[in-house]
Amino acid sequence: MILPDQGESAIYNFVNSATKSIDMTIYELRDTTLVNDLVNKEKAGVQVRVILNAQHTSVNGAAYSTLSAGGVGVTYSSSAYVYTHQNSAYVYTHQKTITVDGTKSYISTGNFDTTYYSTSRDYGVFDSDSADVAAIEQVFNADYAKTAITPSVGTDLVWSPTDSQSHLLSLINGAQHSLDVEEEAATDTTGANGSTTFTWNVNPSSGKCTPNQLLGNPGFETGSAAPWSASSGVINSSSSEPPHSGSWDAWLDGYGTTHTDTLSQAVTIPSGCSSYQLSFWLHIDTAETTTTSAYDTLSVQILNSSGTVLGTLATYSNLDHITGYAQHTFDLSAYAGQNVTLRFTGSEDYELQTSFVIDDTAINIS
Ligand SMILES: [Ca+2]
Ligand SMILES: [Ca+2]
Repeated sequence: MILPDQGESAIYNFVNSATKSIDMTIYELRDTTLVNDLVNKEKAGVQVRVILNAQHTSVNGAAYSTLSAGGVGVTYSSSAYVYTHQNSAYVYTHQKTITVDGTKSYISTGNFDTTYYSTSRDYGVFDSDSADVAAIEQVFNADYAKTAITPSVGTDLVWSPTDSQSHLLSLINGAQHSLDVEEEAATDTTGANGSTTFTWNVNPSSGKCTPNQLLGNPGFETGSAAPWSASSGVINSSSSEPPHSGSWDAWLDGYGTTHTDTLSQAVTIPSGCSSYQLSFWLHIDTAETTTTSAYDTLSVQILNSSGTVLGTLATYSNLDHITGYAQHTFDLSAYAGQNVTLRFTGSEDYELQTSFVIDDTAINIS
């Protein structure tokens, strides 16, 4: 979930999907829609339990009263919480999670507070990993009972206070090409700190660029599209349009009627390399006889993650028909450091087929 862009309805729907239990831990709860949903679920027989941060009774007081009056199990977090880890005590319950039926958790950076919904950038993830959810439930049960606990890490879950710093440092220090940090505020023991925006300099230990080929299933030899997205009938092994190598290729168009085929793959292009080369082999045959008009076309484009075309690398047509395959190469260095999609789009007019056959693609970086 990316907020505020996607809105809160998925969170409400998640709560309303509960059939057995809802366990919510939240720093600030000031959302009457959500509070009413919790009360209604309790009345419908779902066991609802809520932990609110005790340091924010001025914000959480109304929700506490409504939940309590509605029969929901609600408690303020203990200000005497003591994790057994390094004898460190804390006074804030800053956690923001909802666990439904003990099987799926929503983990949020944002509070459930309508005051801030429209103006705050927040992220949330729905997590069905059993180890993650079990760890959240284990901590919830201890915090709800106000007993000490040292949380166990999940598969993709770390805890504060206990071990989050070491895991975060490990993630940061593992960066090889780029490090994007979005953070409301940050401070650490080195004295580095910032608010809203800040920069860490990353010095990768091993060179700047690991030579690599970035496209998956580059010659279509899995016999299916993934990780490409392809329109119906594109992934081909028929001898009508033989591959450049192997047994499979991508055959766009060839119908002789008005038709569009697409073939695309999302790819993260790292920064820090000196060479970024897209290449593919292309065969074109056609029933068109014109030597002047491009009736059927194949475009090769780069799109951003929102689907906006950033650049058209080439457009081929029935005029470019050749016997056999030719290799084409393009420089993608303009897209270094970006998440982009490579897309081939083949469009035919109403008559006389043109086939655009692609094989042995690659994006080589070095
Ligand atoms: Ca092939
Ligand atoms: Ca045509």
